[in-house]
Amino acid sequence: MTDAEKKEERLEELAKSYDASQIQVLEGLEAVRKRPGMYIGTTSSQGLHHLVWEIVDNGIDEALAGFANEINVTVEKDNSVRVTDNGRGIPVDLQQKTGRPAVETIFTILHAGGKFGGGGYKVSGGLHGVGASVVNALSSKLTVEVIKEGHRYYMDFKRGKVATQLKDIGPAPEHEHGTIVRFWPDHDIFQETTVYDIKILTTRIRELAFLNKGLRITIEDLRPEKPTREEFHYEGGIKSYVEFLDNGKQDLFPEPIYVEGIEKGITVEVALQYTEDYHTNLMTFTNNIHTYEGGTHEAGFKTALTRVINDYAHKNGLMKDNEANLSGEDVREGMTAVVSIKHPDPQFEGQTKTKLGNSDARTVTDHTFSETFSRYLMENPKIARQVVDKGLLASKARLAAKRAREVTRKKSGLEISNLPGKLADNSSKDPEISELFIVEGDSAGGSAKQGRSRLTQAILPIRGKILNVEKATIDRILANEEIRTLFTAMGTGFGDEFDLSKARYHKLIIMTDADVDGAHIRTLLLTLFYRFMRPVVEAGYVYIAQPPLYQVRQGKMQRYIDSEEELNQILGTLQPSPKPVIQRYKGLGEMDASQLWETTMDPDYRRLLRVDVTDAKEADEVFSMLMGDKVEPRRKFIEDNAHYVENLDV
Ligand code: TSJ
Repeated sequence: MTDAEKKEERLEELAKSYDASQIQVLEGLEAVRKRPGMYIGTTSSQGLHHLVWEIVDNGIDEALAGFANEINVTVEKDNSVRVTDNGRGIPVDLQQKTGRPAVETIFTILHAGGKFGGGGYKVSGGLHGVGASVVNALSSKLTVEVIKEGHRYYMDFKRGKVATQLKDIGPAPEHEHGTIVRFWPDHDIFQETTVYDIKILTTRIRELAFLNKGLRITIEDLRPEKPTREEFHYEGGIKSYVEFLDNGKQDLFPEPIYVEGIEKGITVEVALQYTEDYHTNLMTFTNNIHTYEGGTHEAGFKTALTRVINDYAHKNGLMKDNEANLSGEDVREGMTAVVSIKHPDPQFEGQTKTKLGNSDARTVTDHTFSETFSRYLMENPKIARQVVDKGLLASKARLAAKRAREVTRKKSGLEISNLPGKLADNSSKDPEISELFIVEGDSAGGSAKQGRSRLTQAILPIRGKILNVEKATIDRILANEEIRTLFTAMGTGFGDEFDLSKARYHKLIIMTDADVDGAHIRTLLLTLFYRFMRPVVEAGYVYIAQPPLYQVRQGKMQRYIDSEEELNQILGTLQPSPKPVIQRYKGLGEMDASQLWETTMDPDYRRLLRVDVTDAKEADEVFSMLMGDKVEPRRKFIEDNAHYVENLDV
C-alpha cells in the first residue's frame, strides 16, 4: 500500500467511526426525546425546572473543582434560561476518539458530562445524573459560548442536533474565562408549561449557595416590567443555613456549631443549633442533593449526637449511673441541623432515590461530628448542661405522652368502634372512597354533617385555634382533645408508631373560612400534618376545600363565585332586572346544609386543592414565622397568605 493509499484508508476509517458515533448520538438523543420521563422524571413543571439544575450542576462542579466562584442564572423575557460561570470554559479541542470538539460531545453524548479532563469525579449532579446532553435533547434550541485562552467560541444546537459547528467568534481579554449556556425548553416536550417559576428557582439557588460556601450565585428575572435580581453568597455555608432556618427563634448557642472534615475521600460538614422551642429540623444532603429519606450519613450523625450527649451527661454527673439513656428523639428536640456530605460514588436508594446507602458515609460522619461535638461540650459546660436538661425534659414529656397514650388506648381501646364523640364518621369502611372533612366551627360542622354524603364523608368539627404546635410539647399536643380525635380518627397512630397503610381516609379535607383566621387555622393544621403525619402529606392525602365568596341570584338563576373579579364579570353580563341579589359569605357558618354541600362538598362540583410536601413545609415555615415575636412578617403573611397549593380537579 502506498502512503497515499494508507492515508486514504485512515481517513475513511475516521469517517466511518465518525458516522458511527453520529448515529449513536442521534439514537441516544432520540431516546431522550421519546421517553423524557426516563431521564428527567417528568415533563411537568418539575421536569422543566430540572433542566436548569442539570446545567447549573456543571457550573457547580467547576466551582467545587476550585476553578469558578460565581454562577449567574437569568430567566430571559422569552422563558429561555441563561446560565454562566467564570470557570475554565468547556474544552474546545478535538477529542482523539471522536474527532469532535469536547464541547460538542458534552452536549450530544448521553452521560458524557464530567468525564473530561480525567481524574476528577462529578460531585454535584441532579437526582437523575444525566447532564447537559439531556437538556440539549429537550430544548428546541441551545447555544453555548466558551471563553478561554483569549478566544470566544460559539456553537448551537436544535433539538439536540448540531446546528452551527463550533467556531471562533473573535478575541477575548486574556484573563477572561467561563462558559455561557442558554436553552429554550421545547414546547413539544413540555406541553404542560414552559414558564419558569422564579420562586422555585430562587429557593433552590439560595440552598445551593448555602451548600457551597463561598460560591456566589445570582438569579435574574427579566420577564417582569421591572426585572428582579437576587444574589446569594454565604462565607458561612451551612452554618449560615442553620441561622437562616432559625431566623426569629430563641437560640441556645451563641452561634451554630460548625464541623468540617475529610476522610476516605468523603467531605463531611455539619452545622447545628438548639432553639428554645420543641421543633426538630434536620436536613441532610449528599452532593448537594437533599436526601429526604436520610440514609447512612444521617444515621451516623444521629448515633453520634445521642452517644456524645449521653456520655457527657453520665461522665459529668448530670445523669445518674442507673438512669436510662436519653433517646435519639429526646436529644434532637429543639435542634436545627444541616448535614452535608460530598461523596465520590454516592449510592441513592429508597422510594424516591433520596436515601444514601454507602456504609462508609456512616462512620465518617459519626467520627467527624462526634470528635468536635464532644470537645465543644467539654469546653462549654454551661451550654452542655442546657443541652442535657433539654433532653431530660423531652424524655419526661415522652414518658408522660406514653402514659397518656396508654390511657387513651384503654379508654377507647383505640379501636375504631369507639371513635370520639365529635366525629361523625362515614358508613363505608373503604379508605379509598372515604373522606374526612376537618371543619372550622361547630355551626359549619353541623351543616356539613347534615349536608354530607354519609357513605363517603366523615365530619370532624374543630373549634377555633387548636394549639400552638410550635411551643407545645408532645404530651400537651396529645392531650388536646381535638388533635387526639383527629389522630384516632385517622387510625394511623402517631410519631414512631405511625402507619400509613392504616389510614381510614385517603382524603383529609381542610375546610376553613376564606378569611385570615381560616388561613391561620389551615396553616396550623398543615403544620401539624407536616410535623406529625408527614407520610399522609407525602401520599397526597391532604386537600383544602374552597368555599365560594359570593352567591349571585337573579330569578331562578343562582351562581357561586370565588373572587371579586369574577363577581364583576358576571354582574356585567346580567340584565338590570330583576335586580340581581348578591350574598357575600363571611364564613362557612352562613351557609345552610344544602348550600355547603353544593358549593364545597359535592364531588361533582367542588374544587379541591391538593397539598404537596413543599406546600406543607412552607406552611410549617410560615407557621414558625407567625408564632414568632415579629409583627411585621406576620402582617405581610396575612396580606398575601395561602398561595401554597397546586390546583387539581378532584
Ligand atoms: F455555565 C454553565 F453552568 F452553564 C455550564 C458550565 C454548563 C455546562 C454544560 C458546563 C459548564 C462548565 C464546564 N463550566 N466549566 C466547565 N469545565 C470543564 O468542562 C472543564 C474545563 C477544563 C478542564 C481541563 O481539564 O482543563 C476540564 C473540564 C471538565
